Amino acid sequence: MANNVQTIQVDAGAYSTAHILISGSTHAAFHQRVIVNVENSDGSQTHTFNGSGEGTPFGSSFTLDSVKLPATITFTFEYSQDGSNYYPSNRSEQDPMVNQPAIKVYSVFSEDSTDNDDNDSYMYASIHMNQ
Ligand SMILES: [Ca+2]
Repeated sequence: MANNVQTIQVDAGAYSTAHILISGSTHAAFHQRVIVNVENSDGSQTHTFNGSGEGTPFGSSFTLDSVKLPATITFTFEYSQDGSNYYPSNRSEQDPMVNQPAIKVYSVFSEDSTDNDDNDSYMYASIHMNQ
């Protein structure tokens, strides 16, 4: 998988659907673009986050109710120096922050330059299973 792509697999377990919320912020001099795709047996839905600045929340969130499980969430991180030509970010990572049967929260983040603060785009994926 490319360095700028992160995937979260949401298994059904004891649940059949989930509420998924994706949000985040930028901590970067360069423009940031994060393309998030949620795919399951119903098809796929995509949301694109655009932003820039130091500690600036993205001006939108991606909320999906009753997503049939299993589902796959894919993050693709890109950056631009001029706001028009976007390139794959150098690196991306994910950390599980909460991992309970009914609630899972991940941070998913990227690095686009050489300072290695790994927060140029910093996203959260919050997954709440429906009973
Ligand atoms: Ca950086």
